[in-house]
Amino acid sequence: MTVEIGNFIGGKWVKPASGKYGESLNPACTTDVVARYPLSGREDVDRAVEASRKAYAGWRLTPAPRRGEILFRAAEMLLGRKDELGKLVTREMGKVLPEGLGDVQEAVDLAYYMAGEGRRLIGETTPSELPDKDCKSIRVPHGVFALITPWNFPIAIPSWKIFSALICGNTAVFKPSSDAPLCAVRLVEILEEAGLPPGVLNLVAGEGELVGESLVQHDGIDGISFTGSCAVGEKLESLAARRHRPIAVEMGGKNAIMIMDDADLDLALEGVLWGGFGTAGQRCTAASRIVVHEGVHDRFLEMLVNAARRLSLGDGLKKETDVGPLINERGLKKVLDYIRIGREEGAYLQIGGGRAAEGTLAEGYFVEPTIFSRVSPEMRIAQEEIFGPVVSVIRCCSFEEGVRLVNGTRFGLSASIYTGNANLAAKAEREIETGLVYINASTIGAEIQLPFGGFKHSGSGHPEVGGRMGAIDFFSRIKTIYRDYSGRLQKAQIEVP
Ligand code: UN1
Repeated sequence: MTVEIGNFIGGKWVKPASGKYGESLNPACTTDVVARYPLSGREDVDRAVEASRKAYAGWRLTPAPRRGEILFRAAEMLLGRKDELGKLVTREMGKVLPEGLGDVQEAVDLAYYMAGEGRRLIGETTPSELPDKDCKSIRVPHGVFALITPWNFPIAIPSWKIFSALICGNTAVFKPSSDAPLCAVRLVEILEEAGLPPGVLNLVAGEGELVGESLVQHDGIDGISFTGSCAVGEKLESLAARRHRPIAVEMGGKNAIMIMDDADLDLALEGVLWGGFGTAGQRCTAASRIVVHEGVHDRFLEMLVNAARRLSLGDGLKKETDVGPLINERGLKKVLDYIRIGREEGAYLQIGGGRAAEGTLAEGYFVEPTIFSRVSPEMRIAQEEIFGPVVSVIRCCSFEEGVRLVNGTRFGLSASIYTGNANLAAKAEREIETGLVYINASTIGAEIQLPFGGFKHSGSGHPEVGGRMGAIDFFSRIKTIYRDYSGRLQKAQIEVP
């Protein structure tokens, strides 16, 4: 069944000014049209920003614990509808159902976390250097946020941004990905039902270039949070800089798993399969490089190829499926292009390498799990983000060389090391230049109570998601207040004993 969705502006579901719609397709079966979504334009953006500005006046003064109660109710509702929403995630963007359910669970976890944060939002108090004077720094909202999200975590990533922005007292205009707009609509409906006042959260669907860029350049927007590709993120950063707007961008990765010669290879194998082929490799934290110590390289490669051969491709709603489809035609083309590039560069194709189109697979965007070996670090397949089920195995001779390889790209989002040596693990933790480091675990699996963000070209350096050091620091700004109750002019730095 195809659902026609609207924009959500000022508490009402409305049609786009253009009257035009795009289609969101099930990537496992493209004749299944999941939703028709509004192709919005500047006019819709203007109205949504205006509604957000209007609602901001009341929302910023709503006590944060009350804001938290709405999120708590949303958490309960998300949990109650987890099954239905998980299935929708799978249908709309393709990941296998256990992952679809995980996507929803991440939003549940964050909603509970941020509900509690309503009773913290902690600032600081310190003594003043002068008598009869006190000082504190407190968190205040920025105003209206533009929240621009991708399709690969269509419930979880919007929830990171929305719940965090709202608990801090901001209002928001949410621009979901055109590849997963129905998931976004369901999330907004839940917040509406949980009691969010009209205008606090507005949704404008449409094409990124038009809606996203209009939002970022809008005078009524006070901050931006974006997750998506490097090309778009970098463009938005430069647009935001011209207006001095705070912006957090989470972009790509070229994440590596390092496997030392003392690693538990069975455990590492599971981590590589999960990190490399989970979500069909379409995560910013996907493991696309496997750096293996020469002492175990050949054995591990053989284990990996054998295991990959057993992975079954298909519709993520089917129990037996291990790997779902890619998101769309563009994604498919990009991944197949990179596989061709890898071959031309001289990497050895161990397994996979093509589109899978037997039987019902022809109805979707499936690519075989692909493994390249004999990959050298300067090859494009070892440097550029592929965003598909393609893993490059690189040999290393020592821990030091391994760390150099792991660090040797422009990205710095996630990395992992498998080793039985506690000292090496500690050194890896210190030397690896990524925002997330995993020890004896894959490159994916970030938990919501901790910051999530990349170093180098993976992000702007403002981590998002849970935790005061992540989302709360970004979505609130600090106001410092000095209160002098001495009744006389006191001069800091001048009145020294
Ligand atoms: C992403 O990689 O695109 O770490 C986001 C995870 C999830 C979030 C990943 N919690 O697996």
